[in-house]
Amino acid sequence: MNLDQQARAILRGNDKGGYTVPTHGLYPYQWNWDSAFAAWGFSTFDVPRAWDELDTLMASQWSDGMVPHIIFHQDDPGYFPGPDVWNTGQTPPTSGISQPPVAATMARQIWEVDRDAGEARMRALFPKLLKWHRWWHEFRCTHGPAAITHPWESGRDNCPDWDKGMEGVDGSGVGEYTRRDTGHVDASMRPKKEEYDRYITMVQFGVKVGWDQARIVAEGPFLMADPGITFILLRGHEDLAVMGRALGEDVSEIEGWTHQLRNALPLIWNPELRAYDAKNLLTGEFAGVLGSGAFMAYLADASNPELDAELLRVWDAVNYGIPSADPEASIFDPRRYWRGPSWPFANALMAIGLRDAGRDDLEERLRRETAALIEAHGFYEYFDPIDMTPCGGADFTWTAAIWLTWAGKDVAETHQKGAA
Ligand code: 9WN
Repeated sequence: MNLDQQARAILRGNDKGGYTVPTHGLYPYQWNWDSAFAAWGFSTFDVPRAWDELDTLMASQWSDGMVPHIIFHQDDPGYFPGPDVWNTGQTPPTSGISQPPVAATMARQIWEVDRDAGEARMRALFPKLLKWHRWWHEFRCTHGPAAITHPWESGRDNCPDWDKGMEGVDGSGVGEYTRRDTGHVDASMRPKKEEYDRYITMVQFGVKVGWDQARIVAEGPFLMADPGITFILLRGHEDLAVMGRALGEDVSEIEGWTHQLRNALPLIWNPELRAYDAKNLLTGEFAGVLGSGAFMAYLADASNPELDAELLRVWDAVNYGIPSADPEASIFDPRRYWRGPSWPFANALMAIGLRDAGRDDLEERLRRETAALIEAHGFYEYFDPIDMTPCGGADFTWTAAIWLTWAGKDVAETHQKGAA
């Protein structure tokens, strides 16, 4: 099987019927932003299945508009914390936080494949996506930029951006629990126990207040502005508005949100870092460390020469893709989850931004480096950006998806010719 065929087989193999698991074992449920990437991947060979993935995701939207970060379709003891720990009272059970809103951007990619065929599907999704984007403004953009109430909400769980906010969370009263992730993959690649104690403590707080999102923001132990989500949401607004206009919908509310978010960008610009920076909204303090969320700025046409220089500095310090943390900072750890590794799907997202910013040279460099990782080792969750060591789960859905949509595009042609 060539890599295209392998990637399609991974998507089909991880398909549980209407939704796709990120990988078997380690992540046995539906994850929010993973599903959006899965949909993008399916759109290269099965467009109706791509729309189904987004429909299944949006079907679990809460009445307040939130689209949860995990949907627990079928109970599986292989993952912790499961539905009993989150205890949100939803059917099917879900977690109580959200995840980066990439769904509108991925929906647009699918819609562009065949606008006529996608019109009815998009018309049905539009009000749900609109409601979710409104939820971000009502419950997470209360201080201006998009904020997160739990590191898992950022999708970049243990990245250094959250270290300052995590210090303020007392995990000492968490009680006994058994992690499952370290039974699937090497513990040295995963977040540490002190981090898990705090993650679970934050979940316990949500349960205590009955997952009242306004109370979680006002009284919870963790609240940080996230440049990554801020830019992804801005970009999502733009994509949603383009589709809304084509459908004849009123998009003035979306335009208002875009205006508000753009006006909030100076609040997350850290002049000392010469970059966008996460900020602890409970103390007003910047994270003070460059994270890959800053480079999502390209998605929202919000870059500038200082950020361009920082991008090249961190990128040139490694060999394969844009690292998830600054390789020249003391916190850098090339194999530990979000503290250094290169994530193919995150590279693909940044590539959309670089392309739109007219940086075709950088997009092509990123594509080549990301493809090299997959060609050498297969469809792993993430990779050491210096020596290519494959890390985390194998046969990963979003790695397969971005191979089909982006990383493998030219390479795949070569392979097909070779096979013919
Ligand atoms: C917690 C599924 C998810 C991704 C996240 C990634 C990781 C979960 C975990 O896996 O998070 O949500 O248990 O580590 O950080 O981005 O969506 O692939």
